[in-house]
Amino acid sequence: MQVESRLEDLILKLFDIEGVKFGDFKLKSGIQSPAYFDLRVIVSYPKLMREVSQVLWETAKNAQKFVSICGVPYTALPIASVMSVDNDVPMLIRRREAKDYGTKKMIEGKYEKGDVCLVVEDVVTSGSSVYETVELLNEYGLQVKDAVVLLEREQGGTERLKRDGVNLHSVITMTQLVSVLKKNGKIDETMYSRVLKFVAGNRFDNPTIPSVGSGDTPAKKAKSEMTYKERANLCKNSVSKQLLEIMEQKQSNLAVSADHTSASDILQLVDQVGSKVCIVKTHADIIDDFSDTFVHKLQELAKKHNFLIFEDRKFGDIGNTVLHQYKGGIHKIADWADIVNAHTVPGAGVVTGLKQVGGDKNKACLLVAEMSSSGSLAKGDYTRATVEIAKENSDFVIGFICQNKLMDDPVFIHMTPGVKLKSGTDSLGQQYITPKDAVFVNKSDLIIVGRGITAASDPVAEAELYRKAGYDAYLERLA
Ligand code: S5P
Repeated sequence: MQVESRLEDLILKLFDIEGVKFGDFKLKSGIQSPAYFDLRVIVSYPKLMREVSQVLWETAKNAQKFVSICGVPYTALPIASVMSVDNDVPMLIRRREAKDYGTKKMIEGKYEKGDVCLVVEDVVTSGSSVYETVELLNEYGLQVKDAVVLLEREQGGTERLKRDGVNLHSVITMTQLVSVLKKNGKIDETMYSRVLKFVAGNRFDNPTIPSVGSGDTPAKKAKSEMTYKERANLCKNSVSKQLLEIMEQKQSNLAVSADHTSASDILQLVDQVGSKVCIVKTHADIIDDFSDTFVHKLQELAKKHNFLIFEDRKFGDIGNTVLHQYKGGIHKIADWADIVNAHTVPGAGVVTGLKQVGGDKNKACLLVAEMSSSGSLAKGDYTRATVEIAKENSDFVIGFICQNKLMDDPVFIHMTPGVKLKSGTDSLGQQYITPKDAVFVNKSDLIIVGRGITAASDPVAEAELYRKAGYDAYLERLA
């Protein structure tokens, strides 16, 4: 069959199995689209899967020499498997779940440092999914020069990947797809024009496209590394802006977790180490003699040393309950804490409830997306859903408590607890990584240190070691 008629035949088959649909669809990037391409269904059609794998393999001949291939999970994973087996080329698997560090590798398979790997994807819109896989492969020492994709939606993905050093080779473009479908009477003239108009008006290199906080839009695109100051300039939430500015000014990405149980011990520690930290984190409910006076003195110290106060309350109830827990009770957290955090177990309502109190007071919230404790259930789909809740509430949610960087959007701040100068564990399930692992390897922004400082014989000297280790890791990342 001629190349053109073969592609036409393939497009019609994809339409028949509803791999491409027309109507009104919300894309991963948040944008409403008249066309939706979803190839997950292909696993039910082995012959078509082989055909798709073959055309992708032929397209891969335009790529530079590679030694392995890696499909972007999940849809392209089985497709890459067929390409691998049919052509006897080794494959790598990229894990999607957040790394349960220390136990799981994010890239499975055999590879050598410097190996060139070809990335395989079903559909490219902004290019961000391909790029996430490229970044991860790079972290493991692999090189990616090319990627192949079945459908290029022509919304700027090719150009964006090119800027990041990856050549994208596509089998079908959106224009080709709708032209074939129109020609064969599968869609009418109106839908054909609607799709083409949509594609032209929704390119990700068009800065007028509103950001959805996904990091997709170049207007807010995280160049591989931006400084805290540059990121501060992009923040709309005053707390994240102020925090990033403090981090830059004080050259500190250290939050001290002042986990003493007496108010005076906390205040003494905070006065000692305040100049070295950007945040003081509290657990109001472990303080035996919590009082308004304590709060007042803590706020005075925050002014004196220029840090923000983060109450680690980890709200985790329905919206109505957390609203009261945040506003009232004996702690009246919303009156004094710049930042609070929440578990997302209850769903997005927990954020809505907190926002009703904190939104008007210019406060901010972090979502607990991953935990440092052994066997934590906050991983995989839970973590991903948490990221979605954050994106939808980016006016109030400024980032995450996590172990790894979870998204590219530079306005979101990643904070990592479970940090000590030496990795290890405590007797109750806490797991420690080093400041360098947190900031340089896992690309977090900020380290949260408790006992590493509070239990030290010289907390001031120790805080300085953590400040320097954390900030040096950040500088190294920038470099
Ligand atoms: O996953 C987490 C989340 C948090 S906020 N793991 C944690 O350890 N934390 C908190 O960070 C924890 O409640 C404690 O206040 C601090 C870590 O203390 P450390 O003494 O183990 O450094």
